[in-house]
Amino acid sequence: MPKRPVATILAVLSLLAAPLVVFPITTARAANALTAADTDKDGTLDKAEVDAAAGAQFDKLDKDKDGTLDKVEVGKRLSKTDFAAADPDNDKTLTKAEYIAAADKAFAAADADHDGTVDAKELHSKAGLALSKLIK
Ligand SMILES: [Ca+2]
Ligand SMILES: [Ca+2]
Ligand SMILES: [Ca+2]
Ligand SMILES: [Ca+2]
Repeated sequence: MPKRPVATILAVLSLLAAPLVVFPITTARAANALTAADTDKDGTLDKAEVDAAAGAQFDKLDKDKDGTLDKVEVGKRLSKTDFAAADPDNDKTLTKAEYIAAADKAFAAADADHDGTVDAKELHSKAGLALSKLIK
């Protein structure tokens, strides 16, 4: 069987199941973000790793390659309020610098013990999940 229909069916199933399994999905997102962004494999994310991952994520999200992200490209990664906060020049788009600054802010919020890194436990918090969404 070709791969694509199976993936589509799985995607539909996971959408249907989403309300029932919100916690495992968010946990998986945090775990994925940690695995993907932790380039020195020390089990935590530092600011440089977050900046690099946010920059890569920005490039991935910028589908029309115009160098900015509009609300459609950002999707649900930022709430309306957080998007506005991330867009200080209020031009309704985020440059890469604005996007990375938003990730830095999310990083600071997630670093509950202020040791300059976000570990797995911190990444599984509400603030950590918000950070995960911006970097993976
Ligand atoms: Ca690391
Ligand atoms: Ca764009
Ligand atoms: Ca802007
Ligand atoms: Ca920490």
